[in-house]
Amino acid sequence: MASIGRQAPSISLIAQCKTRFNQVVTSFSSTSSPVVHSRSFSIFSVKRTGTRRAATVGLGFNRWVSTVPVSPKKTRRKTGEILSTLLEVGGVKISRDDVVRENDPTNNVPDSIFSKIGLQLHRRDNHPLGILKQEIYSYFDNNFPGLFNKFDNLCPVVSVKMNFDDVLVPHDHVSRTYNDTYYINAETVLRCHTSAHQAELLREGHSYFLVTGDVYRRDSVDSTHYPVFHQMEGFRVFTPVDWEASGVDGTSYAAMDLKKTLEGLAQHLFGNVEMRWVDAYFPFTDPSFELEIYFQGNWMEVLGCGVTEQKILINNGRAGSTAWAFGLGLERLAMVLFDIPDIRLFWSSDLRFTSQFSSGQLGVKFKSFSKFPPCYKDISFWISESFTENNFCEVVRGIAGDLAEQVSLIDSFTNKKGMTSHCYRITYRSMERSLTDEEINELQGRVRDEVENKLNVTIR
Ligand code: FA5
Ligand code: MG
Repeated sequence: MASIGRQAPSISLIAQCKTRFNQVVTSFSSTSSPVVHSRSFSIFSVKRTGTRRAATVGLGFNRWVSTVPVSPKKTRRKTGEILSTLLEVGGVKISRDDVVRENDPTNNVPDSIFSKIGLQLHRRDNHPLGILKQEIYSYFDNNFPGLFNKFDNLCPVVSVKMNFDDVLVPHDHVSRTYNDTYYINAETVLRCHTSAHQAELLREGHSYFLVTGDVYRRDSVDSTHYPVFHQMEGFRVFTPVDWEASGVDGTSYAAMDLKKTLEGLAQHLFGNVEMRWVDAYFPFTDPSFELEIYFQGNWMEVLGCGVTEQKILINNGRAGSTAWAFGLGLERLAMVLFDIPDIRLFWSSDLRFTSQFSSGQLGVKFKSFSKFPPCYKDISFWISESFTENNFCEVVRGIAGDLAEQVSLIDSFTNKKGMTSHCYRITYRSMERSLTDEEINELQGRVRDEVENKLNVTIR
């Protein structure tokens, strides 16, 4: 996609960012687990579940703090919606023009993404994500008193180094592409995972930490994927004193402790639910695993984890130790716990959604308000070499916003001349009201125009 390497990062913004954290605590209780072990592939580069989407991983940069739209400066988006152009993130001012630059080829952040920065759903006490975060904190507090430091307001704007290099993501890894990650400029991204903060926290001397934050990915459109979602990272370092008495080596010790800790967490959150471990691949851990939970008739991946690569520990002042790390998807867990059927609902400000949740009440089952009918529209085009599904999904989201419930490839073929055609079905549905034919046709018309203009495809 865009060429890289022009402009320097918005240093002024980044330099202002200051770390904030709260101390936490823990004690440990071992648990028996309902977890079933099974073998499969890893996620990072290859998705094993049959989708063609390549999985992405997060990144890291510097940190700033959270965010209240405070600016008097406003701009009007194409949709007619008013967008604040200046945010304050924990005392750091972030202007829209720092983050969204339409004519800069090193930038691919749309306004729809900028508008989510600083909302920090995970810091709202009465929001399912805030309730879940607190419950995970409680688990660690009870089991490991005083051990884990907690961070939930680190800046989501990070350097490419933090996001990728520091966690050993190879230079040719798919997650580094403009197709998968939101770049502010060639050296600065919106973090795509909370692992972006591992190295800096280790360097600051932390050995046990939980980092919760919003992460950003260009991704497909369906009920369990959203371009902004929330992760919690866990990290625990062990020294030889920890494993020597156990009779196993440091890596095996960390792996055992990791599974025990996460199985305990799963049991704490869910009690009995069907789940399984799957072997996985991440550049920053070995061995690596993912945990899947059976939900709405499918296995849903809820977290990735593993034993930290030695190089990360050595590079950050921890030679001679071992460690485990995990990164869990808060929305995915909350969907299971609260019975929330669609990931878009987390962003709803409809009282019929927000009023159903309150602080400390984990697992209250969400009562769907009336489900409005979906409307399906198909679009077929001849693709060019540069076509990617993420670009297509972003066009759809850019125009339809959260009215786009799902985008799925329903047909693909290559003709004798070697031209490839794709047919996508877009499901439009509002969570809050009935949509009129007129407005859907208008949206679909704009999707057709923009796909043709921006994506270099030929509509059939
Ligand atoms: C990672 O992001 C790794 N950083 C996790 C990790 C940390 C592994 C530490 C090892 C050690 P992954 O791309 O699989 O991995 O994402 C982690 C979780 O985020 C997923 O299991 C899923 O629960 C959630 N997730 C991923 N993409 C989306 C999305 N588009 N929408 C909602 N949740 C998502
Ligand atoms: Mg994964």
